[in-house]
Amino acid sequence: MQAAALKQAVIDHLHYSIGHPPVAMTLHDYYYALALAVRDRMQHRWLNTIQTNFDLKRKIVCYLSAEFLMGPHLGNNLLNLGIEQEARTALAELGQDLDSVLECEEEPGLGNGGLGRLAACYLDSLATLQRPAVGFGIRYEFGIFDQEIHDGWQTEITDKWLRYGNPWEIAKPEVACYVNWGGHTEHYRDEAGSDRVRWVPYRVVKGTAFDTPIQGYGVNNCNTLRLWSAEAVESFDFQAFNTGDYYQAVEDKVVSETVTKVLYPNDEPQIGKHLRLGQQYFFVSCSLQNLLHILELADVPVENFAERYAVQLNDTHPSIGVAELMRLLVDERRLGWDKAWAITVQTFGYTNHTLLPEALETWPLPMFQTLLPRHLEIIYEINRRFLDEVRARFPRDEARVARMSLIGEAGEKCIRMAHLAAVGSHAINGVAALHSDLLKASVLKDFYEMWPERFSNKTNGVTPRRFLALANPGLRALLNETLGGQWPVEVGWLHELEAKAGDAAFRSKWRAIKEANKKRLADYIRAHTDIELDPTWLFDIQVKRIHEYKRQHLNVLHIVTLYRRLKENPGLKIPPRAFIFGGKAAPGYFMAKRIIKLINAVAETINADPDVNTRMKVAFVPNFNVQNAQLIYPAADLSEQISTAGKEASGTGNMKFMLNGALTIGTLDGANVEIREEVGAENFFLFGLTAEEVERIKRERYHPTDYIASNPELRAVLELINSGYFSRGDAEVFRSVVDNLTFSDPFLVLADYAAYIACQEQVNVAWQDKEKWTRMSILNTACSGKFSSDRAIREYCDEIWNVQPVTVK
Ligand code: 475
Repeated sequence: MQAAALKQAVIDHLHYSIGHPPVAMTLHDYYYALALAVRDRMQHRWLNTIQTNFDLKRKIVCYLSAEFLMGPHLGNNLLNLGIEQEARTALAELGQDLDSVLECEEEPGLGNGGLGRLAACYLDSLATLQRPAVGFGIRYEFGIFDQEIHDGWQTEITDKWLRYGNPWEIAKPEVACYVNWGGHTEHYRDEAGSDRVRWVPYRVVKGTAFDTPIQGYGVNNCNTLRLWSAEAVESFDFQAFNTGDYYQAVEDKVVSETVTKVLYPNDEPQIGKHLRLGQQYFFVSCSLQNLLHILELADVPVENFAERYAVQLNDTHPSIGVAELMRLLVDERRLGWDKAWAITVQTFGYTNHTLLPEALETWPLPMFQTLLPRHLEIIYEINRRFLDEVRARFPRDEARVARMSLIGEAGEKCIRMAHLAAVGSHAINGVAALHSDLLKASVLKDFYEMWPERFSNKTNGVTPRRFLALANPGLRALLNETLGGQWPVEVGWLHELEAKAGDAAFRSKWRAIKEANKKRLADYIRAHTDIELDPTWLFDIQVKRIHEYKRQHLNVLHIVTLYRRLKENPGLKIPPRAFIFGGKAAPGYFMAKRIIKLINAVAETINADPDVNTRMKVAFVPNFNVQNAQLIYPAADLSEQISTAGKEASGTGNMKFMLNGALTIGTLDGANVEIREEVGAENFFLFGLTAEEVERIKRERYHPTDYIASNPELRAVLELINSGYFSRGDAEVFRSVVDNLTFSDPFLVLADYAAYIACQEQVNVAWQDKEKWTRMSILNTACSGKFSSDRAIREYCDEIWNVQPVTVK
């Protein structure tokens, strides 16, 4: 019945919405028609959800994030609506294959990596847990670049994701906000004799909303992702046109539209980039204005703002919201400062995602003042009152006052966005237990001493719907059969698999599923790289952004070590392995781009060497994104989580691998610590220095050359790379990488090298006992329940947001 209706809906959309005659019909048309038909099926749930939230006047989560890395929508919506089979049947009757149609979707890559994908997982869990929520962000016209590999080097291709339209969004041109830029402020006295400030901007940009439905799994709740797009204010054009300044009119349009043109492809802050601050302010101002507008529609007094909205800052990128909400309340709604400040602090929560000092966002003061003159005044006032409080709490401690100030005074003056976020939020959290502890002991230590009650940990989570049920249909079927169909929302039930780990028949089913997933990935890799991988080999995978702290080069050192051992000792008995990498480098990150080249150079040499290529191969999967991630995680035997301890805030890829039964080789960093706790030390390959040891070594001055001098094998590996052996004799290309490791090695790659190699030998031993390995694999999935984003979202709702479930009819 559903299938027949869906088939008719696809036919209708092909006819009425797409309008191609049969002769011009493409596979993409079927994708688009099915997407529209599926969106139609969410429409009444979507509207009911909004109406219900409005009628019941329930508190709403507002998740402010500069990035939402959603991944393809179609498969996920079919899964969450429970109509996958119907869609398959409907398409089959139209002579089409659902899987081929799913591949047509151009994924919205509106994020760089972990932070943006976390926001997407959280939206899925919020809807599934029936919590009223809106994700607010930016509708970038160009998302994260597509990566191509040419001669081993990364090249960046513009991501024109909107080229063929976007069937998931509904434009809401009537939901418009006006955002000011630049100009100056005027202080005056109003009719009632109160001191007021008016902001006279240099430019006004218009923001309009584009809404995407976020369907919960197995429930009627369908939340909203609202992305803002910038355009020119029409009246400005006309004015300039009438005064004859046509060029000015066009320029204004171009400048305005530039604001939401492109995602900054760097997962570190773009200090001093005017446009980046402009993007942040733009989407935050639109979102907060929108919230105030909705409050007004509901006839709720503005004083009740914090009872109706819990606004979460996904890192410091939206933290200008603290000053903006103050401006809106004080300047525009004419609330007193104290009242407005109480509302602001009650409203905001702040999630920190990094401890790396270079990743802490600051803005040069002159630039900030040029763009946001009124906000600078407000920040000065917040700071004045805040520092008075600090002085009262810690008398005669001016060093502390300077450290905590919202304004950094060392060198060029700057605004410290993490401090603004911390002062303006009632709750501050890190994203894994270790990270939250380090936060309290390092970058936010002073703030912790001031307000210990504001701090908590919220260990990250990932959605088991997309990353298990959708990505791994084979395992989904086995879990349904074994646990019943509720496991995607009751992941605690996965623990029942522990008993099954002892069942040989179950283990053999488990292995067959893994091998099918590996074959599926091998097919994909062959199609995209011409590299042929054997699905019976150990699949050892590291996929994530390329970063020195994530230490992809440590993985390479292991590969080259093995290569040398095999060359020197052809009879060496080691189980065959496929080393698989994937990840994008920020276009301006020199070292990361060299590391990609190094991986590809080593791959080329090894894969072509008949002495070794029956026992090891290396592949770099180009353009790692959500879509191919769904093929990659389920195919892994071994998950590489080898960052320098203390540097990876949490990691979420580590959780996706675990969910799919990969064993982890990793350091005690981020959520690895908790993964090991859950699965048990005996089922986790641990190596390397602890965060404390890393800090001690750095304090006492680290000498990478000592490690080279005392380890001939390490020395030989580095020399081989440096010699041009992997680069057709070019001894220059990798000099910078080798020199960096030899003379600086900021992430202690060499200090952990020996421990890593030894640990990989343990992996080999474990892999050779197939039954034992499978048992460990099953236990990883069985113990992964903690890392469901449902658990994380429940904690946020209960402990920070105070938002309850709402049943939607
Ligand atoms: C952490 N991105 C992971 C993940 O909590 C953690 C920064 C600046 C500008 C644009 N993007 C960024 C990040 O900082 C980021 O992705 N951080 C990551 O957040 C989710 O699991 O350890 O590195």
